[in-house]
Amino acid sequence: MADEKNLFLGLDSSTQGLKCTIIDEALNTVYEKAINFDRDLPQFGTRGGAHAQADGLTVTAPALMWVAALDLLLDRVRADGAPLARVRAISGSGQQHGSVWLNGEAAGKLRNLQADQSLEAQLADIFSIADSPIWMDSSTTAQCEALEQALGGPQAVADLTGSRAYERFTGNQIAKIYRNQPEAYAATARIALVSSFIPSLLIGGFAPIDASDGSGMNLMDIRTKTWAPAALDATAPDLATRLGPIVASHACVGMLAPWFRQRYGFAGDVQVIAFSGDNPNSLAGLRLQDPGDVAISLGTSDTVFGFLAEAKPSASEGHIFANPVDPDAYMAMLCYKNGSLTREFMRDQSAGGSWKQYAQHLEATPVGNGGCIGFYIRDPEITPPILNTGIWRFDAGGAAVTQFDPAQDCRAVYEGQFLSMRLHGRNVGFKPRRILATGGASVDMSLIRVMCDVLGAPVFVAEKADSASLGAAYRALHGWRCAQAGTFVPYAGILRDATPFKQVATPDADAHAVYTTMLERYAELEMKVVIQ
Ligand code: 5FX
Repeated sequence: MADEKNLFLGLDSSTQGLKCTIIDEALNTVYEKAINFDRDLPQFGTRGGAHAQADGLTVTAPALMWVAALDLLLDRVRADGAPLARVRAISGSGQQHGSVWLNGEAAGKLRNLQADQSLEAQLADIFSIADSPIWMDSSTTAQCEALEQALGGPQAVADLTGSRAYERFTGNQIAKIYRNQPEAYAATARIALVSSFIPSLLIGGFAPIDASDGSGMNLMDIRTKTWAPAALDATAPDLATRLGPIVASHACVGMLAPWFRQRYGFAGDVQVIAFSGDNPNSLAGLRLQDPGDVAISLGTSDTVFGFLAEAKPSASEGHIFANPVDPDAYMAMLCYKNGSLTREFMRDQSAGGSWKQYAQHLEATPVGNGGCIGFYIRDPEITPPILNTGIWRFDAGGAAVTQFDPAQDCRAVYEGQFLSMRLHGRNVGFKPRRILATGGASVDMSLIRVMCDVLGAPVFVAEKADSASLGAAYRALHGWRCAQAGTFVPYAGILRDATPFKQVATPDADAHAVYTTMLERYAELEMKVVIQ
């Protein structure tokens, strides 16, 4: 009786678009739909879903765009006749760190949604700040320094919150807004993350932040999963009431508001499970449960992450987050800003805009690029911290050169990205025995080849390259099962029927040896670029 199956919906509000994935209890994907902010909502004038300001550091996105995106996506889903009436629970994913600033009117407006009007029409005035700071922002160095000073240095901040102070982390963004726009801060009733804002629309009230995405704020005690008073005090006054509670990632945060039933035909008893960040959701979607599993997500940002039993935060590299599928565990992560946009830049500049030609360039160049190494910093980089943008190229002798030929440039971009992951991943303790690749670029087999040989582990891919949206649907099912059981149930239990990942590459020992020889040179050159 296929028609009676329970369904679970995952929503992914990412940097560039909004996507939904519906699965059944056996984890089969039964429906998917996506919209792209730039293309489908051109009235907001974004590029890559964001507005980059002239200072080269400040990056925002219009909060109302995320509301309009939900209207548009659900309209299209309804037009497709998707089986929304059988959805039992919804969870979701949001780009990490972005904050949504809600004013004193917001709670009332969310509570009283009228079915004859869109969300956008009813919620246009609920923001105390229209342009949300997002993860690509790197304008808060002064606030990061102040936080580290107040708490006793970078390691002290890392020990408390899981990461040293980072520019994009929400607490430092809040400190900047409190300083530069005190009236807007005063007019704010709730500061949500993107991952707590979207479920707020769904339940018609303020949804709490989950512990996993809350870890990306420099405000939460990574061990107790409660707000850290010292971090709040160093950030802005009366912050705890503006942030609201933190809940476990599997918690039900409320029931779907009547507006969604009236307008789109959802059932009357749909649970909304806490949303989380895109990287935590990818961890859920890639079913990471073993410390030898390392995931690489290749998207607007590239991230490398793995499952951890214990938190050992470091001031020099990476982040520790609460684990989104196991309240007693953690995840470690490295984040790179120069991901897909940098690869696309090189495709357009040196491969005539064609991935096919890019792949031919890789075939025409030797593993190790004859010793040529490049750093392509199109946006201020997070790992390692490089605030000045530019391109740095070095020949086999280590001398700086102004040009490579196009094929060398193409290879240098891919090799550099994975050499960096190998170097910095080693520093955070990743020992990959299996790599799970996801994100748009994971369909590029020439890139997977370089990844596999540089890191020296077999690479697996999921059937679908968008693990955040899928992970959100898995978490909807997981949260629903936990609610039914009245207690936490292990995540592994819901994964039993999942289709195994497909192995797509095995490392070539000779190629891996070439990269092992290159690694220390890469590290030395990277240091030169960092301190230039
Ligand atoms: C993680 O810390 C990041 O900043 C990015 O990967 C964003 O989550 C992208 F949405």
